[in-house]
Order: sequence, then C-alpha cells, then structure tokens
Amino acid sequence: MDARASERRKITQTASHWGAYKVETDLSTHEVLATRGVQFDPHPSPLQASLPEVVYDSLRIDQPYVREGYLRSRGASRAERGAQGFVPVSWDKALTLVCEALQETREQHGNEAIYGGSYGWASAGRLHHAPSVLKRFLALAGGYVDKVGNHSYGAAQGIMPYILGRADVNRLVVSWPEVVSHTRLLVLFGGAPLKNTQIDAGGAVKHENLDWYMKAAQAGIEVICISPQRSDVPAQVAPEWLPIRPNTDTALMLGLAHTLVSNGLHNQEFLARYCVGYPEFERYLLGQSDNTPKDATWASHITEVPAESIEQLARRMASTRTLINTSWSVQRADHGEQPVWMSIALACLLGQVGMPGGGFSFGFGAINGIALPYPAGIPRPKISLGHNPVTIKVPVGRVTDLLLRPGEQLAYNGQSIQLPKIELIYSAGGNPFHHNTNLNRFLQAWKQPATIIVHEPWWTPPARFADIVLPSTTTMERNDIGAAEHGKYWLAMHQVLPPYCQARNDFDIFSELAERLGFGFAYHQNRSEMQWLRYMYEEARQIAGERGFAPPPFAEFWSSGAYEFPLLDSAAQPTLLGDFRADPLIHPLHTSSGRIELVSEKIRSFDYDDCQPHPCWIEPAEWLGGEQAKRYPLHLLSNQPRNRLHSQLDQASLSRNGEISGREPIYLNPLDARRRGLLDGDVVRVFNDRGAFLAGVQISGELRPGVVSMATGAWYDPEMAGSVGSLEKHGNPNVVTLDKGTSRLAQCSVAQTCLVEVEKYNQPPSVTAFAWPPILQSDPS
Ligand SMILES: Nc1nc2c(c(=O)[nH]1)N[C@H]1C(S)=C(S)[C@@H](COP(=O)(O)OP(=O)(O)OC[C@H]3O[C@@H](n4cnc5c(=O)[nH]c(N)nc54)[C@H](O)[C@@H]3O)O[C@H]1N2
Ligand SMILES: Nc1nc2c(c(=O)[nH]1)N[C@H]1C(S)=C(S)[C@@H](COP(=O)(O)OP(=O)(O)OC[C@H]3O[C@@H](n4cnc5c(=O)[nH]c(N)nc54)[C@H](O)[C@@H]3O)O[C@H]1N2
Ligand SMILES: [Mo]
Repeated sequence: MDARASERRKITQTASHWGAYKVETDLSTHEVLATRGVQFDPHPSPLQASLPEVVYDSLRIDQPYVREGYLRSRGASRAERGAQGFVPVSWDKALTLVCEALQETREQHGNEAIYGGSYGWASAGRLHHAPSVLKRFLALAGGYVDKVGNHSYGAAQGIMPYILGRADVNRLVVSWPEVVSHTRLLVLFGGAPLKNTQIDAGGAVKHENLDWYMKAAQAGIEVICISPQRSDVPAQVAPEWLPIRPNTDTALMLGLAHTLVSNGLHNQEFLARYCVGYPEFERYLLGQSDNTPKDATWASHITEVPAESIEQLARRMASTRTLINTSWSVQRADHGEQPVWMSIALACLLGQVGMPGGGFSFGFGAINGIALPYPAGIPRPKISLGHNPVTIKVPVGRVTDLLLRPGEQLAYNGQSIQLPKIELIYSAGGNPFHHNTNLNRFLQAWKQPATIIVHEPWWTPPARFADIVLPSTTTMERNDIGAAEHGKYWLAMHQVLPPYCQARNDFDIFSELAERLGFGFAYHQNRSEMQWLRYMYEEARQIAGERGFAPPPFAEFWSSGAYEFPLLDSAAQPTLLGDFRADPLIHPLHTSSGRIELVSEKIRSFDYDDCQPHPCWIEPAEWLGGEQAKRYPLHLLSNQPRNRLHSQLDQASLSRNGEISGREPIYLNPLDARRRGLLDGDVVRVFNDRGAFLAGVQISGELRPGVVSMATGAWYDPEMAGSVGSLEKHGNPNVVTLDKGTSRLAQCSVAQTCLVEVEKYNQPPSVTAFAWPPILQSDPS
C-alpha cells in the first residue's frame, strides 16, 4: 500500500451486542474497507461484518417521512397504516407534528393514552440505547404506559419470586468453571445452542463458550440434550439426545421425579430442611390427589420419550453430581411457569441444590456471558430513565390485548390491570413486527391508535408501519460505551462514520423535542455526547470503586478501548444458593417461608387454574398430543437466528445467503417432507387458522418427526401491504404463532406453542421486504 493510501485509512474500535471489533474505513470516501475482531476475542462472531456492510446501504432512511394520510389528517386514516406511501418532510415539520400529537394526546386523553413500553434490543451502547432515551423523554413529558416483563424469560421471572424469592433469572446460573470442575451429568432441557452465545445485550466480548463445552467434554462430563432438535447441543460434545415432544418438559420432569420417589432415591432430608410443601406435591406426583400417578409410563405417553429412558435417566441423575439446566425457550410456551418450577422441584428431590456443579440452572447458553466467569457487582454506566408518573404497566406479551381491549380487566400476578385506551405509540429500538406473536391480530391492534411515531435507521417493518418516521443513526455513527450485564468489560465504542444523510442520534432527537416542549435542560443537562459519556463513566467508576474495583479515569479508558474487571476473589463465583445450603436460617430465601416453595400459599390465594399452588402438568393450548394436532399436525418451533440478532441485520449478506429460495428456511424431518412430497429448496406455505407465510424447505435429520423449526426475524413482508390476514411472503413465523399469555400469573408470550400445516406453494410472489415503501411528492414546507 502506498503511503498516501495508508494515510487515508482509519481503524476504529466499535462494539455491538455481538462483540467488539475494529473497522477500517477510507477517511475521504467513508467507505468501509475491512472489519476484524479484537485481539482478546478467541472466536469473533461472523455477525460483526454485517453492520459495516449495511451501515450506509440503500435501505437507510435519509430524512424524516410522514405517512401520506397522516399528513392530511391525523388519525383519520389509521386503518391505512402500512398500506400507504410516505411523504418526505423537513426535520422541523416532523418534530412539529410529533410535538402536536404528544400535546393533543395529553390534553384530550391524558398521559395514560401514550404507550412508551417500547421493547427492543436496539444497540449495545448505554447512552444511545433507544428505548432508554425514549423513556427518559416520555417520563419528563408527563409519563407513559410502560411494559412489564420480557420476552426472553418472562414466565420464569414472574414465578421465581414465589419459588426462590427473587426474580433475577439471569443470575440463576451455574458457571462453566464450576460445571467443568464438579458436574458429572449435565442435563440440558432445551439444549444450549452455541449459535445463541454470539450475543449479549450491551456487548458480548470473549466468545469462549465452545472452548468451555470442549473442556466439559474432555473432563468426561456426560451431556444430555433434551430437545426436539439435536443441534441444540454442539455435535462435538457428542451428547445423548432425547427427542422430546415440544412443550412437554414438565411431564418428563414429573416422570423423572416419580421414578426417584418410587425408588426411594429422593433426598428426604433436603426436602424437609430446605423446602416447604413437599408432602402436598408428593400426593400429586404419586396420584393420590388426582388418581393419576405421574410415573414414567404416564410421562412417556405425553413426551414420547420411552419409559425405560426416563427411568434410567432418573437413576443416573440420583447416582452422580447432576446439573439440570432449563433453557429460556422451554418457558416461552403455554404454562411456561411450570417447567421452571418443576426444574427446581426435580433438583430439590435430588438434593444437590447449593452443591458445586449440582442442582438447577437456567439459560445456560442463551447468551454469551451468562455462564462465563465474571466478578459480581460490576456497575454499568447508564443514563437515568427518570421517574414515570404513570404507574400502569402491561405485560410485554399482551400489547395486542392492550390495544384491542381498552377498558377491560387483565388478570396478572394476583392483580387486575384495567387496560387504558392508547391513542399514541412511541417506539424506538425494537421491532414489534418481530417480537409480537399472532401478527394478524397484532396488525389489527396497531391500527387502533391515532398516532404512531417510530425512530429507525432503516426501512424496516416498524418504519413502514409508522405514521411519523424519524431517521436515527446506527451505533457506528456515534460515540458510546458498551457494557453487558453478564460480563467483565466496559467497551469504548468510537464513532466510525459520520451520520448518514439527515439521520440523527435518538438522544439528540429527544433533546430537541424536549427543548420544544419546555424541558430541554431537564432532559439533556446541557451535556454534549462526550460529556455524557464521561459523566456516565465516572458515575459508574465511583460505584465500582466503592465495591473494590479500580477502573481507570475516563480518558485512559477511552483511549485504551476496553477495561477488563479482574476477578476479585481468585476462587470462582460463589455456588448458586451455596450460602442457603450452608445455613438456611442465617441465609433464608426471600420467600414467605424463607425456604424453596414447592407449594406456594400466595399462588393458592390467586385461585388460578392455569397456575396452581404446586408445579403440575397442564396441557398446552395446542400441542402434538392435543385435538388440534388432527388439523395442524406439525409443531412449529421458532428459535433464535444464527445469522442475525432477531430481525437486525436481516438485509446483510450473511442472513440473505442463509435463505432458501429467497425466504427464511424451514427445517422438516425427512419423514414429514416425504409425506408432503417436499424437496429441499421448495417454497412452502406454512399455515393455521391465524395466518399463513411462505418459507424455503430444508430437510434435516436433526429434528424429530412432527416438529418443524425456523429462525425468527425475517422482515415481515405481507403480500397485500397493510392488510390483515394477508399471506406473508418472506418467512416471519409470528404470522402464525399464538398470542395468549403463559398463565394469569406471568402473562408472558408463548411463541413456542404453535401448531401448523405445511404444503408446497407453486409460483410464489417475489419478496419485497428489502424495498422502500412508496414515496410521494416532496413536502412543500
Ligand atoms: N416467534 C418468536 N418470536 C420471538 C421470540 C421467539 O423465540 N420466537 N423471541 C422473543 C425475544 S426473546 C425477544 S428478546 C424479542 C426481540 O425483539 P426486538 O428486540 O424487538 O428485535 P430486534 O430485531 O432486535 O429489534 C431492534 C430494532 O431496533 C432497530 N435499531 C437498531 N439500532 C437502533 C438505534 O440505534 N436506534 C433506533 N431507533 N433503532 C435501532 C433495528 O433496526 C430493529 O428494527 O423477540 C421475541 N420474539
Ligand atoms: N445469534 C443469536 N443469538 C441470540 C439471539 C439472536 O437473535 N441471535 N437472541 C438472544 C435472545 S434475546 C434470547 S432471549 C436468547 C434465547 O435463548 P433460548 O430461548 O435458549 O433460545 P432459542 O433459540 O429460542 O431456543 C433454543 C432451543 O430450544 C428448543 N425448544 C423449543 N421449545 C422447546 C420445548 O418445548 N422443549 C424443549 N426441550 N426444547 C425446546 C428449540 O429446539 C430451540 O432450538 O437467545 C439470544 N441469542
Ligand atoms: Mo430475548
């Protein structure tokens, strides 16, 4: 390279949920020349190339736009949302419209008519995290209806306070070093797919889960993959595979528990000392309370795991140090509270809870850092969300009900929420056409409010279905700090490129709106971007100092690019519930009884038939053992995508190259494919009573018959834009997923509970997900 060419090149470190990486750019043309991982990451994610590839792509939104009908008259043409074209407007005009909509909504309907529960992963940086800066803004604007819970592990989060007296499900994890040193049998309900460990909210750093898996295999740990899909545990680990029917894990765990008890293999001393409610639970288990013993034969009919395998597994579990891990996916299903409660009950029967490498764990392998060693108590630099004067919070999976059933009561966690009437939705950093289930019903709901405002970098589905679209920058166009909840790094995210066309940072958009609405200073505190980063950093650094850490001053951190927190104690993290086991009187749990609750009197007082006072098997709303399977004989699992983060980066070549016939692949067992005359590469229609979408066939022996599987996140692309019930052309599984709550307790989403049929589809329409919406004449202003 000649000297002048190298002078023009700049290498900048940035970070994302999928890792820290360096980007090489041409200073004069702003062209991205190369990307590569950082030295301290042993296995950088291939996703890192995707954002630099699309950062300035043709789908970037260049300036503000307003839906044609909205520009004519707010609210009047709300049913046309998603069907109409957009008119380009100036920033001044767009922000004026936003302020008018906010003010009129507040005056006419109050702040309870504003939904700001905007859910989404947005970007890794802690300052420019779109849902956070949105909430800070809406709080100062008088408040907003918020969401409660999450899509990831919401059912577990809802029930855990009753079982263990805590809701931090993402901390109920036994870490890899402890597993490798102590566990002998690792039983993985839902597996622990390596592809999911590419990411971590706030920035994965070292991708080392494969190395730990290999260490576990070398240590001779036996690994069992209990999942409809064998690929949920890496093949290198050579796991045993029990191909369970989807949504029946609770029944399998009950069958294991029954075998333990009927053979006297349960640890009665543990149950008496550390648990409450065992005698009542045992009556249910043995069938004394309902005439149905939950024995291995009973469990085998429900799960299709042979009774002998269940009995053998129970004996193996009782004979050695066993860790039961249940993936988050298992609880993202109807009655998802039950497998969570039952995992803990099973571990209590084995009596190894609180022993190193034994007991239970959740979410192993869901995200990168969760089981990696990191010191406890690292604070994260953050921007305050402020105080929201509106107290209504609606479970995140129930947004469609919120919008379609104003005034009605929603039972939730022993309370009743009166659903308010929403007139304005403000959404930034999430994709509701990705995270919500039953998209046809959701689309009907999305057409109810008078105004929908969205910030997006690209013409994604949420942008196309908005009224006012404000173009935001991406993480590569701003400075920020990355910090994951499960990790030991703070990452400097240096600005790589100037903002695209008229795109602005979410924070700057809200700062200007706040100015216009009269609370500018309260919002931005007159700090520039770099002043905010320094402020957030120093605030977190002080807390870190109080906890015995010594991160360097801001300037040093910023120029070095990363700070790694040392493990304070050279011993590994404390064993989960180790102190409780050592002395349950000195270290009681925060439950009513101070112990692990196998029966909850609080839950009994709610009198819910869909979440009873002890863990139990309740048939899911639809499953392969139910009536509906006669019409829709395939269970659709929609898991996390290998080649993108949810719907993010779907337009990049990594994701596009993974498509089959231009659509999201759907995996079918050879038997199911043959029965339907399907071959690799065929386009199929996947359907049930809720809707239909097209996908590309990939035949795979890695999943059990009766189950089809595909990744979530293909950009929603209806054949008839904006029309409820339209065929979706690109492969978005949420067109057919069910939108009930897990139970009245957690009311969480049940994306993994869904039956469908699949048939060949000839002459499919072309995919238009990656095209612009129609753009009309320029704004006269
Ligand atoms: N069927 C099915 N559905 C599921 C799941 C499932 O297992 N099955 N899983 C669920 C789970 S666990 C989750 S967490 C959710 C995830 O759902 P989401 O978090 O909503 O999905 P993302 O695709 O990450 O949405 C992020 C959006 O923010 C935009 N964005 C990125 N950076 C910025 C920024 O800086 N500013 C602004 N304004 N926008 C930005 C992106 O373009 C994208 O549109 O999906 C849920 N949906
Ligand atoms: N690359 C990448 N990684 C990601 C994400 C991403 O978008 N891309 N998203 C992240 C997010 S937000 C989250 S919450 C986590 C989610 O982490 P998980 O919820 O653990 O991940 P999933 O991929 O949804 O599901 C894992 C596997 O569970 C199995 N499974 C589904 N239903 C059942 C069942 O009823 N019983 C049993 N035994 N198994 C079942 C499926 O075969 C599936 O492959 O992943 C994170 N990791
Ligand atoms: Mo998630």
